[in-house]
Amino acid sequence: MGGKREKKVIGNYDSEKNNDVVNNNVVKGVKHPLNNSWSFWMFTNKKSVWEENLIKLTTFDTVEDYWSLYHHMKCPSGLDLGQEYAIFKDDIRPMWEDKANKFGGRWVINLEKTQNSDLDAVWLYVVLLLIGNNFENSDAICGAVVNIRQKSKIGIWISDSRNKKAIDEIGRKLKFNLSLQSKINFHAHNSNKNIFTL
Ligand code: MGP
Repeated sequence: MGGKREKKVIGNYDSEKNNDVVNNNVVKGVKHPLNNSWSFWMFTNKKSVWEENLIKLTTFDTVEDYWSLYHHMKCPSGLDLGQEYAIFKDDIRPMWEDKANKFGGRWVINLEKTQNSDLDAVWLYVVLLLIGNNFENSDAICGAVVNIRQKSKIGIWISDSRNKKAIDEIGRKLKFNLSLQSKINFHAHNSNKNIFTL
């Protein structure tokens, strides 16, 4: 008491260099970094050339910035028929042609149009699983897309459709964590044939 103030160092954070600190080791004003930076994309469905419908909305790389976006963005059920959201890592574009997707494929979760609350919840949990780096093979994940259709679907895009181990682990974790009752299918971007079903 009254003596020299104890210097508090939390991780790489030095309280004497920053006044934002500090109750119970909680550092105020410091955001929690994600393993990757991610971008949200919107597919507007207004133009006849497919690629021209893609708009990059924003990029984020912290937990706090994600939740701030979540509270300001419409849920997928608020989009029009034919529109889409996509979330992709770093500089990967949400299209087959991107070098990261060229040899890839996707797990597809099918959802009924009437299940709008499911659609929003499943999309939220998919996004959280991805940005939270929750898979052993998170490196193999490129991103995810939610397609608003009569029967909407969510696709989790994986970089290599030959990487059986990663595809299997990611598929099983999706099914378990999202408590999915119906079957999910994996197919390569260049084929409609299901390679795996869980
Ligand atoms: P879709 O949006 O993935 O499926 O692809 P949708 O609308 O549910 O229809 P279905 O055919 O799967 O039942 C619809 C169409 O959009 C494709 O046939 C392509 O013409 C175009 N398209 C979709 N994607 C993801 C791409 C892409 O990555 N690149 C290009 N060039 N066209 C794409």
